[in-house]
Amino acid sequence: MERRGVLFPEKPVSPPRQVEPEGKRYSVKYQEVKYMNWKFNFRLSPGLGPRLHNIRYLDRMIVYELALQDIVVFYSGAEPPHQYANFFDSSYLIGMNLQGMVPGVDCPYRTVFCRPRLYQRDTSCQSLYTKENENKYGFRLNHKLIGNLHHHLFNFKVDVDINGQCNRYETLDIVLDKTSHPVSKKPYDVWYQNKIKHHLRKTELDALFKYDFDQPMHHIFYNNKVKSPEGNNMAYRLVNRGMSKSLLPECTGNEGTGAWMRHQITVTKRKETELTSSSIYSALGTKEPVVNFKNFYADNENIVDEDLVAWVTMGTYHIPHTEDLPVTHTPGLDLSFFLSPFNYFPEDPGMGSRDSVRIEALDKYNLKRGIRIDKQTFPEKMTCKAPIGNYFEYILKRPSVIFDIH
Ligand SMILES: [Cu+2]
Repeated sequence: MERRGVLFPEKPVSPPRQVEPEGKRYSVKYQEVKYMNWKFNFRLSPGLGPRLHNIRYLDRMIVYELALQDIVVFYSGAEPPHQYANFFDSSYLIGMNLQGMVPGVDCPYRTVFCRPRLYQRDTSCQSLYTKENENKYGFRLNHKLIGNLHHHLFNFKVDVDINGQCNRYETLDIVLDKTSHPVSKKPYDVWYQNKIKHHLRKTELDALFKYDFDQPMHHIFYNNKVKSPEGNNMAYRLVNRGMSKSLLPECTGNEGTGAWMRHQITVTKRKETELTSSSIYSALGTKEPVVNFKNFYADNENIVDEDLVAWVTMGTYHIPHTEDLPVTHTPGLDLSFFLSPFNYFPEDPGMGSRDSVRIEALDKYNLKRGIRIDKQTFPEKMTCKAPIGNYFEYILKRPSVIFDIH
């Protein structure tokens, strides 16, 4: 790629770099990562890509398996090549197609690499022909290219084990509360506020979640037999920050193969026969998919006090625009979901962080008496000079780390 346009910065100066003044605070041994109070194992499936196992905090299990299931792209267009362009990446073997990352560019400069490297890129967004009704499906990107509208969708398996395998899924529904007015004495004056309605999801069909703006809720998982000293369920909350609605009618075209895309969260009972929501055959035989995710919940099994799996779907519509040339831009387009403790710890476990800084006045009524700063001390001889990596020499000798061509 040639640099072009208005070059910046004005003069060539080195970019900022992260440094680890006293070395790494995490370790990677075999397939296990340890980071502060966290531990987890990782592996890469040739078909379905990266997966994490045994995610533990202070040696207590939170997630038994957290794993990508499929990456799907449904294109739209004026001509069959784009109308039929429904890609199920599992069929192309996600794990086998991951490519190299460049330290300091795609990831922190001192990243530890474990072969193979993890990276997914947005590809094949443009078509080379034009039609009268093309502008219904995308924008013209230059004199011979149109970028077609498409929907990216991702599905993850989250096998939660909160205080053991016997778990419940509950939504904390936030509903309108109409009460008597707190101040007014007039009988017709009312006060509107919100209240929490505990909604235990008892069966798989009861647990299908389609986002509804009119029904805000939290999604929590817990073991009903384990209570906090305050009497609360020691739960984890699942927060999906990448929701996207599929508009395709169910079971039309190739939609049925990705039945997981119908819901932003689906909770099912864990079964050895339902290990993945997709398969390497997903793009083949879409009328009768080898793995039909709909069957995972259609039998409507009990999910109270069972080993539960949350299937999390995220997605984004992509309308390609000129700034997607020559490389699709990513800022502002990241999708994520979180599992965060919810009445699980007696207080914020971050209070133990040595990285925190506390600044307090010695006398809060008289600042002239000075302040006290409580912070992590840095080594006296710390230098900001970043160690020189040998990554670029490495790929000069082994270009296959970056390129597919061997
Ligand atoms: Cu895209």
